Amino acid sequence: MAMTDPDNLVAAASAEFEAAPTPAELENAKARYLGRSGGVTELLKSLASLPAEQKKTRGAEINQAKARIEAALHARREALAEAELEAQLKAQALDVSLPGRQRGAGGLHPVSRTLERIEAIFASMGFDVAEGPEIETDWMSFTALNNPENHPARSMQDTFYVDLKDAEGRWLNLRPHTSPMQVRYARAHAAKYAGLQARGERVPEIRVIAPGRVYRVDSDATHSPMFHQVEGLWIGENVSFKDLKVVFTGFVREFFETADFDVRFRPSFFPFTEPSAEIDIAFRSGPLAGKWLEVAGSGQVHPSVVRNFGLDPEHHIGFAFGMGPDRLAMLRYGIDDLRLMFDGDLRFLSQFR
Ligand code: 2NL
Repeated sequence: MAMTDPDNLVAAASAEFEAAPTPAELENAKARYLGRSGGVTELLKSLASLPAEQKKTRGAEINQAKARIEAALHARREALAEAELEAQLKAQALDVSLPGRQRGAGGLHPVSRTLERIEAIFASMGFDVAEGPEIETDWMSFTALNNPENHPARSMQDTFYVDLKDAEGRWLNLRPHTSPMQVRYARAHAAKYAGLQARGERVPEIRVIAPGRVYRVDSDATHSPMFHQVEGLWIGENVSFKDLKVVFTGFVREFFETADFDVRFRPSFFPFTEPSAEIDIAFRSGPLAGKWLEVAGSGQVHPSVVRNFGLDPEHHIGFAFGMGPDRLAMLRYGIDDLRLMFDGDLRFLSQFR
């Protein structure tokens, strides 16, 4: 096929453009016809050697051919762009008749559920709920609670320290119990009623629980460096161990939803209470029947601690207790390894939805 014939050139170009499978290959084909050394350019160059009378008609023929080649190019460009768009739309096609992907019902962590239960039960007995800082001063975590200066709980083997110091130049700690929050609550209460105290009038009772995260240097199957605690505090003019026994027994009955258990107060020691007692319970029936379980530490708040609350221990007396909701959750749900509680494994957690 003689490419000196403009019609042949148009036919050849159109066929090549039609056959180009991609935009890149189409642009290569374009160069062969419309480029600087392409077919059309060659034809135009050949005009120079024609006699003057033929130049006009031949020139017009070539320009017409060029216009047809350009039209074929544009048509193919659009066809390829359209095909690409089609393919894209098809790939992204959304079948609205398919069932939707479920979000999956979430659920509270067993420890959160346990804390909510504990808070609700104590609220029903008139206790306020106090939450506060997990990074504490030495005074709040230890001194206010009557811990001697050289008590091992203050050591780095037992307590985590933070690279910051308090106003007295002592390292801040990650609270090893929630007692600091009880101290903060009691001091705010005492300050609020300072006027009443000064006039020797009756100050309203303190009845509060402090739930939350606490930290100790300890890690094995039964100890986690982060765990939870709920401490309770009831201070009034005539609050006794009898009240502690009633409150705590009532709590156990509500928490485990049974009255079929025995309670025992076993003498113990804490720097912040005197006298002090461990509280043990034993179910009379069910899977845990017959075994004494240690569920809390407790005691009558030490006069020095009452003084650190900003109250006069001659007029204010009461009890405090501390318990581990992680362990209570394990007892209630029959979980045997504390580490499961903090691994975040959904195979474990989704059983509590
Ligand atoms: C335990 C021991 C206890 C307290 C915590 C307390 C708090 C203040 C004042 C006095 Cl502000 N006491 N808390 C008292 C006795 C025991 O917990 O073995 N907990 C799991």
